[in-house]
Amino acid sequence: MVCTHFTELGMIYMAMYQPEIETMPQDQLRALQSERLVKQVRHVYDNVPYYRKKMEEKGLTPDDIKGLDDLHKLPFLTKDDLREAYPYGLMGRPLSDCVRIQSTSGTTGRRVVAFYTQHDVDLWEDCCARAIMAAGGTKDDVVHVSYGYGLFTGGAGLHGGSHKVGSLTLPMSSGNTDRQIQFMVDLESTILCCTPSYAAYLAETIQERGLRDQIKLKAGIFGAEAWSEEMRQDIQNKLGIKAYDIYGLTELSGPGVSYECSEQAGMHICEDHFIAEIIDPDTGEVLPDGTKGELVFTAITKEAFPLLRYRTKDICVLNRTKCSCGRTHVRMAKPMGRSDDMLIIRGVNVFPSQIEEVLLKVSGGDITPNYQIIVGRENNTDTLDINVEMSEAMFSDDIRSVERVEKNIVAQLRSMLGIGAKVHLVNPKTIARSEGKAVRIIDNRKI
Ligand code: DLL
Repeated sequence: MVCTHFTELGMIYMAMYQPEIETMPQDQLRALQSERLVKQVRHVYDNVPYYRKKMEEKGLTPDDIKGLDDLHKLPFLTKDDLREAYPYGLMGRPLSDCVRIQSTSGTTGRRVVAFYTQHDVDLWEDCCARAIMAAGGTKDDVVHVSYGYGLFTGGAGLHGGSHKVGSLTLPMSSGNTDRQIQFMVDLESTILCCTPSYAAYLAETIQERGLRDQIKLKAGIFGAEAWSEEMRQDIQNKLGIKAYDIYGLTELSGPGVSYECSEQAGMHICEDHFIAEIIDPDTGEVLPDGTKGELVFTAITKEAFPLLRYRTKDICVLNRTKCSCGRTHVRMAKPMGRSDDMLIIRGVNVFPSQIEEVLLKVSGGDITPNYQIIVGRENNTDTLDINVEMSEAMFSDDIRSVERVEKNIVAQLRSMLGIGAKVHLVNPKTIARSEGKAVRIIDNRKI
């Protein structure tokens, strides 16, 4: 199904993996979602006693759900439900029908475990194939997958998607930066898939070693954690590539729930598989498109782990305006944080991504994207310390310019967030690097 898509005006869009679905007119897409929702609610009611009980508590039967307009009637599912029903309580198919298990990277509480039938794996890989082709991938590309392989969904998802596109797949997994770069050079990798923080580290190392001219990368597909536009620019400039965002979560399959296209202006949600809603995280009320709130997903094609109205805790905005790439599926903005990782510092609500935005905005090349936010408490007052690595150039500069940059960041943070912070410019490469998701926040108040 890999082909180039033509508009009515004869313009050629970049090749898409499933053009007939990706460009489906919105009214047809709505009708498809309605039809699939009705079927899925019946499937869940009949096969998932945990959710049937939740529906019964609301006095609902599958007959009450006649289409998309009835979605709001259904009860929510949360991570707490997943933990309560762990490990098999939310399965829609017997284990003997399943071929795969993946698990979240969560370190607190019990891990969330998700199950897949072969059909589920197939559809998930289709979503990742859409993402790879949206980043310009073709069968002639060498897709270098540095997401972790194993229980984490990153490696398996992009690996499967790359196979579907027909690209040459390099299953590097994470770690061993020297080997990553060696393979990248020797085997002429063209598309890099990893977390943005690891991409930034690879970019920095490649630049330091003067290898930029020897790598053939043209694009990167980076997700699994929040990253800013400034960080995108930094990676793009250092590697000479176009960097695309990709979003997903284990509970819904993994990467590929949404992905960026050539416009790099929001991630298209695979709406033929997932219905997206934005709700008020406090009241659960559904909010109109364009309003910031918590992202909720209903999986309408999944067999083994069919979650309905799953609260992601990701704070986000949906955008239904037409995208010039030709895709019709709704776009979600980069998540602006999680309703559960919001820091409250001296009574002020602060999203770590806002701090990152400030840091990168004021950097002017003096600092790198490596930072750590340390929250503590002294004499019953919250403290906020931010360690940021200096660039090599700044490091060799005089002490007065270090003070000037620190003061500038403090002032910007105060003006944008309304709180005071202590900013420490630290020597290059002194903040521990991560091969997976970066550890950005240390909240010592909880200990
Ligand atoms: O992180 C799946 C994934 C793998 C996505 C590779 C993209 C690439 P989990 O470990 O279950 O799954 O974590 C899901 O990570 O609810 C978001 O809070 C966050 N997240 C994922 N993608 C992005 C992104 C994978 N592009 C949780 N931007 C989600 C910001 C993201 N946050």
